Formats: sequence, C-alpha cells, structure tokens
Amino acid sequence: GLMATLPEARPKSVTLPLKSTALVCIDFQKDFMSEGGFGHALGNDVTKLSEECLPGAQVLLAAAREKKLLVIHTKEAHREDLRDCCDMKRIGPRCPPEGKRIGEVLQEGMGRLLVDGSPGNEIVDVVKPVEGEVVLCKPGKGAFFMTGLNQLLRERGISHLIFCGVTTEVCVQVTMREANDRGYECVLVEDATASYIPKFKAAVIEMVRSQGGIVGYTTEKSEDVAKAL
Ligand code: C5J
Repeated sequence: GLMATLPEARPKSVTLPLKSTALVCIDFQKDFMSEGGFGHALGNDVTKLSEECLPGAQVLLAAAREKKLLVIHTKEAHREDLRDCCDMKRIGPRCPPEGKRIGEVLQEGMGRLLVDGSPGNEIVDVVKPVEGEVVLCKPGKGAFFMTGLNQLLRERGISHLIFCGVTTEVCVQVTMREANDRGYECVLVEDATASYIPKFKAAVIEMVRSQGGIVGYTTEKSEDVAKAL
C-alpha cells in the first residue's frame, strides 16, 4: 500500500506515507559495538549491544529494502587529519587518557578510533549498507550537525523517519530531537536500538513519547513495523 499504519505506536497510532518515509540507522559501527573501539575506550561494556538491537535492525532493513524505502546509515567518523574533531572532543578534560583518544590506536586490527576508513569505524556486517543506500559521515552526535542531511531529506521529499541504532540516549536521541525541530515526524523502534546503560534507553523511550509525543513516537517491535510496511 501507500501507507503503513503502526497501531501499537505510542503515545498513539501513526501512519507513515511510504514514499516520504526513510529508515535511519545510526552508528551501527564496530567503534561502538566491538571490543577495541571508541565505546570501549570510553569505559563501556560493549558486549550486550549487538544482541539487543541487531536482530531488530536486520528486520527493519530487510523490510525497508523490500519496500524500496530510502535507507540512511550514519557513521560517527572523523577525517584522517582530524580537522573536523574539535580539541574539546579529542583532548579536553573529559576525554580518555592518551592511547584511548580519537585518532589513536587502541587495538590492532581496529585502526584509529573514530576515523573514517579505519576497520573499527565500519558498520558491522549484518547491517552493512548496500548499493544505493546513503552512508553519511558525521563529526558529532547528531546527524544534522555539519552534514547535508536536512537538504538530502528535503530533496527526496522525506517527511517521516524511522529510527534505529546506537546509542539510544546519545546519537539516536540527539538526532531524533534535531529531526523533530526540523519538522520530521520520528518513530523510534525499541528493539532496534540499544544503550550501554539500560536505564537510559528506557528513559529515552519514556521521554520521547511523553507529553503527547514531545519528540515523536515509539514502537516496540521491528516485526510490527516490517509487517506494516
Ligand atoms: C556516542 C553514539 N555514544 N553513536 N556515539 O558517542 O551514540
């Protein structure tokens, strides 16, 4: 059909116009999901992220591809010379110690932390982009900051965004809020997003849909979205 309705969405049912809906996959990178990446360098336990959100994300991706939805993959990725990484983010007082900073090598085989082109900066295999999908490198947490994302979405007539990715309360939440301010209707799919800190994921889900859906909608299951598409 031309429309997909998600009756289970909260705070209320939502109808997505398929021609103007995109799937946004946030930062499914080894840098956040694997040992020796940036998330690990920050002191997080990265072992549970994948099992929590990748099966759901695979379901969403398969459905979006079948229905020919625009698919956007973001990567938190800095240029090799780090000219798009401010000192605050790389060497500021809240940064990890030397050896664990952006641009440095924490673990052989992963390459430089959070640098475009490093093996560790790539999207994990099971949700990796295919030909024709948009891959967007972003230097910040939000996908609208210093990228052409807003213009790209406008050019393609996109009004509705389905969100999955990591981490829920950092890059996913920031990007949803940026999108909401720019007039995009947003749906966060709960079983296709994850945080290192489970109570933060739960809090984001609750706050997104509070006050009548102040930031957008949430829906629990990727399978429901896939069936509706
Ligand atoms: C972080 C992200 N956590 N993708 N990035 O710095 O959430």
